Amino acid sequence: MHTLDDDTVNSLAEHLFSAQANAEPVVKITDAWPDLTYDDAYRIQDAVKTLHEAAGSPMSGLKMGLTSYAKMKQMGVEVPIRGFLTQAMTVGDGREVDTSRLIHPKVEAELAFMLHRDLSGPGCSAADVLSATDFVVPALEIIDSRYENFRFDLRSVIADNTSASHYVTGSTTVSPHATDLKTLGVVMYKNGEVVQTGAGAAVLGDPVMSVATLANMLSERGESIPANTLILTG
Ligand code: 0L1
Ligand code: MG
Repeated sequence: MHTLDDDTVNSLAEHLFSAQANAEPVVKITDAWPDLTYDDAYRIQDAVKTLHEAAGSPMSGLKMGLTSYAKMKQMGVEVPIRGFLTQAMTVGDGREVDTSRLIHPKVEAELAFMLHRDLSGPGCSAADVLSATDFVVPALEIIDSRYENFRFDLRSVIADNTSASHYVTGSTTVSPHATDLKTLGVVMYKNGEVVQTGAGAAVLGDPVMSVATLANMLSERGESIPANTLILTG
């Protein structure tokens, strides 16, 4: 169900797109639109994607957000959210990011999946994901909410493409058939010091479930995950 007409959806998308382009934070959109629905929020996100495409940056992947139990608890949610990645968001392994063009970036260590065939729901299972996966690669996601002080609610952050800003994929890959992704460890270093550690199981119990959930969420809108899509599992 939605409450906003197409013109309002497009103008809210432009509002968020320019906040990102100018690195200027804005107030969360539910302040002005308290009745915004989840459907409206994903329509705004779709319109933001169209603006990226028009600016010469087509979609390069998909992402899940709020899939870690810690983040879900922090936000008081039970269902993850999804967003998109674009070509302009990619950063080469070992390259620098110019943070003066960002608002208040944060970094997340993630596992990313590359699929060799389409995946669709409903009913997409862990086994379906495994048979469609080419490889799994470590990734860093740089999130940068367009909202002041990183303060938002779920509908506002969905509209803001789940805070997506940049991402880096590593140069080593693993096969999900040869590796137990639940116990695959991630260690994040900052200037040589360990700042965060985690295991794959932090992502919905198993990162494979993040991809299955994404396929099932997209099927509610008659969409699927296309082949050769990189997916950040959150
Ligand atoms: O990628 C993520 O898990 C972040 C989703 C959006 C919430 C946030 O900005 O912290
Ligand atoms: Mg993330």
